[in-house]
Order: sequence, then C-alpha cells, then structure tokens
Amino acid sequence: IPLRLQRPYNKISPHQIASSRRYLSAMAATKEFPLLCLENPLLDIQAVGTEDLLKKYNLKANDAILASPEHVPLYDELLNNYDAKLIAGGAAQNTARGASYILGDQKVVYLGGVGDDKYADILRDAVKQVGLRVEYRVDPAHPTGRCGVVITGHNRSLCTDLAAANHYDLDHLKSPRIWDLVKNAEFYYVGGYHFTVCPPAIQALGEEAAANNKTFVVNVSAPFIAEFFKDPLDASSPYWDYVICNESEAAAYAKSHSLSVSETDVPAIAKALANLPKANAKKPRVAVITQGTLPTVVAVQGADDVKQYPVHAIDAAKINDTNGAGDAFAGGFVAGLVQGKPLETCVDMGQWLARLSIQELGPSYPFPKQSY
Ligand code: 26A
Repeated sequence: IPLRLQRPYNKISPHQIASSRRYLSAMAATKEFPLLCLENPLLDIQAVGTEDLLKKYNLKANDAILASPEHVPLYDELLNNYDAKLIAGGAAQNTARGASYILGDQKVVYLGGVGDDKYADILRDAVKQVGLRVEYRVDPAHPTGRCGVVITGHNRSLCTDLAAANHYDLDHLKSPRIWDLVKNAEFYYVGGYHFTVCPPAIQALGEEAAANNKTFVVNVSAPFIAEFFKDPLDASSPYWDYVICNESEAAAYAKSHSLSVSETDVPAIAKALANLPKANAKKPRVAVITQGTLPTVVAVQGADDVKQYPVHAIDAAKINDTNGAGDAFAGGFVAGLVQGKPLETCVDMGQWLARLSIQELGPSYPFPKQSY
C-alpha cells in the first residue's frame, strides 16, 4: 500500500488518495467476485399507463412505494389490460447486472431472497446474460417479489410487493458458503430498499468493510427510505465510504434529518452527507447525488469544494423509459470503483451506463454489448 491515509484528509493531495485507491482496486479487479451486492430481487411488471390508472391506485407519477392491500389488483390489471412486460428488476440487482455488464463474468455476486417459482427463473436467465452470479435465499413458502411499474411519459411509478424478498435473513448471509464470498469481496454495494428487509445483514457488511479497509457503498434508493427507515439508515451511515442518491432522496434526507440547509441545495446536502461521522478514518467518504439531466454533484469528506459533472444529454426521442436509470448509474459508478478509476471517470461511467439503460425497455442494457 503506497500510503497510509490519516486525518485530516485535506492535508493529503487528491493525487495521493487516488493513487492509493487505484492500487487497492487494481488488486481487487484481478480476482474473482470483488464486488458483492445485496438487496431485493424483484420481477418488474412494466407497462405504459395512464393518469387514470395512477389515480385509481393512488400512485404518484414518479415514486417508489411498498404495496398495501389496495394495490394487490394492480399487477393483474397491468398484465391483462396494459400489455405489461415481465422484466428483471430489483434496484440493486439492476445495479449488479450493470456492473457485471461492464466488468464481465465472475466479477459480481448478488444476494437476495426469491421464491421457488417461474419468476425466479426469469431472473436467473436475465443475470446469466451479463455473467452476474446470484446466490438467492430460496423461500418455498413465498413467491418471488414483484414491482408494478407504471410508465407515464418520462416518469415511472414503482409499487412493490416484496414477498420472498422480505424474508432475506442474516442466517443466509452468515452461512459458510455465502460468508466466504463476503470475506473474499473488496467492495460491497447495498441498495437502500434493503433497509426495509434486513438491517442486520447491512450492518454485518458495513462492519466487515470498516474492519478490513474495504469499500462499502450504499444507495438511498427512495425518498421513503430516508424518511421512514431513518433509524436503520443512520445506524449504517458510519460505514458508508460512498453514498449515492438522487435529488429527491437528498431532499427527503435533509428534511428527515433536519439539516440546516435548504432541501433544494443539493451541493450543501452532498457536503453534509460526505461529512457525517465515519467508522473507517483511513479513507474519506464520497457523496454522489444524481439529478436526472442536471449535473451529478460530488462531495468528498474534508474537501471544501463540491464538484459538478454535467450529463451528456441524449435526444428525448431516444428515451424508452427511465425505469432503472439511477440503478444503471450506480452500476457504472461501482464498476469504475472496482477498476480503480479516478472519481470523475466513475461518474462518467455511471452516466454512460444510465444513458444506455434509458434507451432500453425497463432496467436493461443493450446487446450486443457496448464498451465504455
Ligand atoms: C422495497 N422496495 C420498494 C424495492 C423496490 C425495488 N427494488 C427493491 N426494493 N421498489 C422498486 N424497486 C426496483 O427499482 C427498480 C428501478 O429503480 C424495481 O424493481 C425497478 O427495477
């Protein structure tokens, strides 16, 4: 290791930090399964909907929620009346597929809970295509989770029935075969939706990362996580080496944490996230906030300046739908981390993969494969 990182970080040149990170990552990138991801595997039931359909089920045009009993008929209605397509989903599984799309076979492993059914088989087929290894906890008593996706224009409304995904547990993570994969990995990526399922598993990965100077990445994933799952989210925050969210999740975080900055001041929120207390003081935290077509905002713990990286806009006519755009961004970003790329390249890789994904149906990536 070329250098020991010590506080205060701003006394160390960004070049020194970057070269140290690149060294560690180059080591990681050459071995199998350096990246391990955890969250909720879901099958997306996606269709173009109408304002009336949103109204009927009390859905906002651009939102992500957990289904309540009133939403149960939505899935059949999408399938029967709206020509819905079945597409592999689950936010962090989309990210894991995206990272695997870039990194290639045997580099990414994904954990989560599914049922013993044909929906799980659809997921297994989709991950095979990009060389992603999945280690599902198969629950014979519950079906694979579903996410109803209602597309209206460039908005997407997500309504999730977690089912088997809700039964993921620490026993699975700590079982010898899976824990070997955890010990082997150098990077962990946790989708924020998992805070509704198994916070102890998230803590276990965070602790493992901090104790061994590995890299722990958390995506906030949805405004309701920052709002209603604040306690488990905050319990994990000391472990965050990277925190990724979008502007509405940032606003929800600022509000629920009573930050003394405006909910629309994205650079100030990024700075606040980056400077939360941190367990592993060997490397500064990085906060990354995406804002659709507006620039991606990046703050580094201890640094005064907050950087902004404009996105390369594509022709609106080329957009298929934005379901999974944020997941794809995270996939490109973490693939860059694993490859030891500089921060600005990781951001560019995230933006590149998001751009590819929004041109596909749902959270998918183009084939034949394109290279960054
Ligand atoms: C617990 N919840 C609500 C969820 C999700 C989810 N993934 C995991 N847990 N709600 C929606 N998604 C996924 O988000 C992707 C788009 O970002 C959908 O399956 C969709 O593929």
